[in-house]
Amino acid sequence: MLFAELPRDDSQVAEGVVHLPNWLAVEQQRAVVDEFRETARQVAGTPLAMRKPQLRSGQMSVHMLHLGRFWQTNPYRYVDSVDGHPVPPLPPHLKNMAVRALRDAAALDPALTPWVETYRPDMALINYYPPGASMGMHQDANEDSPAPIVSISIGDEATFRIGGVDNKNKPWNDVALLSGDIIVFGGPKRLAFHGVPTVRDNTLPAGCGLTEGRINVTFRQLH
Ligand SMILES: O=C(O)CCC(=O)C(=O)O
Repeated sequence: MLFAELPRDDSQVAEGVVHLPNWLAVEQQRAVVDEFRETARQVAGTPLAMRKPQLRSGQMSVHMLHLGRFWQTNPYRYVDSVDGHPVPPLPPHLKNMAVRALRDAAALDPALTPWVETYRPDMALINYYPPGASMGMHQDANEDSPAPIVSISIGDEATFRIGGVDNKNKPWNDVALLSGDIIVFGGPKRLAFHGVPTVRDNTLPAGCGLTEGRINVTFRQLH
């Protein structure tokens, strides 16, 4: 692992953006991955099955799985069911995990504190990055609520890039996200362009539940 040996403290990356390294222990990471794997099995063969979404700009390289709501791409919107198949619920223990992460992040950044008492994520978008996958700069803009995004990383190390709200260009901040790390972005950065330009193969910790690649979970409050 490239960065795992370095001391990494909780930090405010920019106003509204907080990084919480090592927030989930490796056993918790494995439990989350196992739970998602089971959900993926249950929806396999249905319109909710994990797939690489087709965007206006082309096909994504990550595979997506949905809890709570499904993110449709044509047009971009959240729905409760697809072709009569209801989206699996977002379990309360995962919602609570996101609420706790937001509380920890807000302790470092007053821009996030207005949300601590009211944060109720409606859905989790689970991205699986197979080796070689990445995600281009984009905004999370299909949610009506300005509540922060809470994002968990499991598996291979990734570079998370977050810039401004006006365009995809520099200046931006790059954050190395390791397995178990959290990043929260909200307040003035809620609509910031962000992406994952690189994931470093074979850097995941033993026991995290994956043998290759990376999982990212973003919790989103829609209303
Ligand atoms: O994989 C990540 O860390 C970021 C994911 C992301 O930007 C998204 O799901 O919108």
